[in-house]
Amino acid sequence: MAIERTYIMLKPDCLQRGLIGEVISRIERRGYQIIEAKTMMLDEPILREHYAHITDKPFFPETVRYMTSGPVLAMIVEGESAVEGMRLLMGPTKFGDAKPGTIRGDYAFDTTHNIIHGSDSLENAEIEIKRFFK
Ligand code: DGI
Repeated sequence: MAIERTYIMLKPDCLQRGLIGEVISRIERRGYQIIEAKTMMLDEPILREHYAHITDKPFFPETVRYMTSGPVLAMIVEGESAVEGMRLLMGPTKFGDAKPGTIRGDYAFDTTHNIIHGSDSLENAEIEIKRFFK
């Protein structure tokens, strides 16, 4: 067990639907701390970097439209095993797999519109924190 930092991003529909407070409460209740936060607009170049592993997928254009449809809230979240812990709190990527009680299970509309991003490894957390908090 170790104190880790992970990159969390509340996606445009989370902000548009007024769910920032609800989602941050869940993160804090779990014992994690938000140590930096800022709203920002994303553009296609940064999304091509961030989502390099899915740029050739058929759903990528829809992902870009969604992720550029309004501001996101970029955050650095810190706590015990925060990388894996936040992934558990968020729930899995695929819409049907995210169970009630997880953030995605409770709020996602489908696999694209899934409310929240969280780094999937400690290595990627470091890269993503550098990318979004230059
Ligand atoms: O780390 P995740 O966000 O859980 O998942 P990922 O890195 O595999 O994919 C990045 C985003 O791309 C994901 O949050 C939503 C979108 N995505 C991934 N797989 C699918 C998808 N969107 C659709 N419509 N269909 C997919 O199969």
